[in-house]
Formats: sequence, structure tokens, C-alpha cells
Amino acid sequence: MKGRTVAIVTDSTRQLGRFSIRYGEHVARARRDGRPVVALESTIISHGLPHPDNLRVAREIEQTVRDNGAVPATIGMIGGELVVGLEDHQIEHLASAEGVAKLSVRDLAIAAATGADGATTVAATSAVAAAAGIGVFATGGLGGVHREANATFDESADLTALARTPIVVVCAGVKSILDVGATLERLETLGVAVAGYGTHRFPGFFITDGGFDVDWQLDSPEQIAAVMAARADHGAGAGALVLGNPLPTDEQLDPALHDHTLAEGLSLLARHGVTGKAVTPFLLSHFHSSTDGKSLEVNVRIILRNAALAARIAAAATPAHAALGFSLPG
Ligand code: PSU
Ligand code: MN
Repeated sequence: MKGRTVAIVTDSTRQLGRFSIRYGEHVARARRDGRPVVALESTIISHGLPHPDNLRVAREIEQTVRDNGAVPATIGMIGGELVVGLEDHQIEHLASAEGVAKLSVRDLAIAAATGADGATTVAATSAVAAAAGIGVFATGGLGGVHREANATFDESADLTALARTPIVVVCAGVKSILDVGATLERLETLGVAVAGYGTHRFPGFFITDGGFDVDWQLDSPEQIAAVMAARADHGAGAGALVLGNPLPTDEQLDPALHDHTLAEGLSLLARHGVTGKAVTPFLLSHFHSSTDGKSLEVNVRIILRNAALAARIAAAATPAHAALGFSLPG
């Protein structure tokens, strides 16, 4: 593996700090050869999917990216070092070790200084990917504004991170455990661009339709690549483009089962006093255990579809615009 220190820049003027980023061999090679790269997060692996499915799925996500013409760069922290392009044994470690931290942007320095093993959220993965000159990132569903956030103030740092990080995030909307409408309002306020892939409706993660329209519909990887090119010309300091890629309706979680499971999960949250960054993993794990694995199957389909689309977008982007808004030397 090849080590190199780059600045974590979350827009063209601000710098959060300096971290040593280690590039996995496959990613270092892809960068040298100018091949398309797709960033992948590791919180899904460590905190979003149950063991041992998580490891199998992490490998399937990477394979899907390869099958669609790009090189996967799963991002995470091993022993305090940020890795862009985790090797298979490192992914296995993050999938099975006890005590892997869930790292948002604010945690990166503390985790680096203390030599932690950590999985990066959408917020941290985007920041690191953009700093590494990667312009496309695939995940399942974004974090956002939680239901009852008016009382709890629980809003994912994914939103503020995306406000200052130039990257295309391919997702199935925001997780359906959230307040989708409030999250869309916050994305608007924060200047995060939102578009539907082949639809004017914002997807609802486990369910196809999140209940809201979006202003823009984009229909092909080439069209999204054209947006990336326009962004490079017109707005280097801009935030992310969130691309909502809905599941076909016959592949979604049964909406009635979804609503029932969610209501149950929310009351368990309150009963167990779960707060902070434990909320999202708790609710996802409640879904997976109480739907007999149905939500897990749906979650996996979501991620694989997003990985495939992200790879096709990265492959369609011209190398000069492969990073959205700016690129870093070397
Ligand atoms: N998408 C999934 N599963 C997940 C997540 C996204 O399909 O586990 C993770 C992402 O890492 C996202 C995080 O950043 O959930 C949001 O956590 P929070 O609500 O605590 O910000
Ligand atoms: Mn939260």
C-alpha cells in the first residue's frame, strides 16, 4: 500500500485538518491509470448490517462496482490510519471486530490520534473521498432529520457534511426511519442539490416512494456526468449532489410491514433510552431482526443497485471531471 498525506478539504477554501491517507493498492493503481473510482462507506458494514451477512455484502458491493466498470474504494480507519480502498482482510476486520467506532467527520482526528479502528459514515466517507479526488460515492440511504427532532435535535451530520463536500452521492433517498420532508427542507437550506434517477419522486429507502417530489429528474449516467462537468465549471465550492435511486415497487419492503415495524422500533427506542449515534444502528437492526430478514434483503438490493449506478456514472465522467468541483494534485 502507498501512503500519502493530503489535506481534508471540504470545500475549495476550508481545510479540516491533515490526515494521513493510505491508498489501497487497487485504488493507487486506478488513480495512476486514470480509471474511474467509486467511494464506498464502511458504517454500513460495521453498524448497518448484521454479522456475518455484512462481510458477504461488503464483498458483493465491491464486485458490483467492478462489474459495472469502476474500481471500488471502500473507506475506513484501521489503527488510526484512514484507508481509501480497504483491502479484503481489512474489510473482514471491520465486519467482525468488536468495538469498531462509528466515525463521523468530527471523530476523525480523535480516532486518528488514539489509533482507533473505525467505520466511516456518509459524512466522513464523503469528506475523505472528496479529499482523495473521488467524485462518486454509493451508499444505501442517507442520514437526516429524525422524527421528533423538534424535541431531540437529532439531525445526522451527513447533512451538514454534504453541504460542504463536492461529491455525487447515489442513495435510495434518506432512511425511512427519518422525517423525510424535514430532511428535504434541510437539504434545500444547506444548498445540497437533489435529483431523482428516472423519477421526480424522492425515494424512501426501504420503500420506493418517500412521499415527496424533487425538482430535478436525471435519466442516465451520461447526464449525471454532464452535471459533474458543469459543476466543475460553475461552482467549485458547492456541496454535494444527492441522487435518489428508488427501488422498483415490486422489490420494496411491503409498506404495511414497514410502517408496523417502524412504529414498534420507535417505541423500543424510547423504552431503551437509545439516543445519539446509536439510534440509526438500533432501528436498522430492529428492522432486520423483526422482519425475518426481509428488510435485510431489501437493504442489500438497495446498496447493490446504487453501487452499480455509481460505477456507471464514474465510468461516464471524463477524467478531468471525475472529482466534482475540484481535484487534488497527484
Ligand atoms: N445506509 C444504509 N445503512 C447504514 C447507513 C446508511 O443502508 O447503516 C449509515 C450511513 O453510514 C449513514 C449513517 O451516514 O447510517 C447515519 O447515521 P446517523 O443517523 O447517526 O448520522
Ligand atoms: Mn443522530
